Amino acid sequence: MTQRKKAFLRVEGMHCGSCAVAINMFLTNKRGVFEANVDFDAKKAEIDYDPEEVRISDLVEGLEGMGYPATEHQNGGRVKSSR
Ligand SMILES: [Cu+2]
Repeated sequence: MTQRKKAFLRVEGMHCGSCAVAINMFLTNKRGVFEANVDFDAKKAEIDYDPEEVRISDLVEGLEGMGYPATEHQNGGRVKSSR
C-alpha cells in the first residue's frame, strides 16, 4: 500500500523562479515523490511523498548536490490558512 506523507524543506541558494522550477523538476522526477511545491520567495519546498519509496534525507542530499542546501522542517514553520 502506498503511503502519503508531507515534508517541508527550507531551501537555501535559490536565485530566481527558474531555480524553483529546477528543484521542482528534480523532486517530482524522484521515485516516490507525488507532488512538490517549491516557493522561491519563501525558500520553501513542500513535498508529498511515499516514505516507503524515498527518504527525505536522499532528496536533501540531491538538492545539496545541485547547490541548494536544504533542511527539513517538521511543519513548514508556519500554518497557512488560505481557504
Ligand atoms: Cu535561478
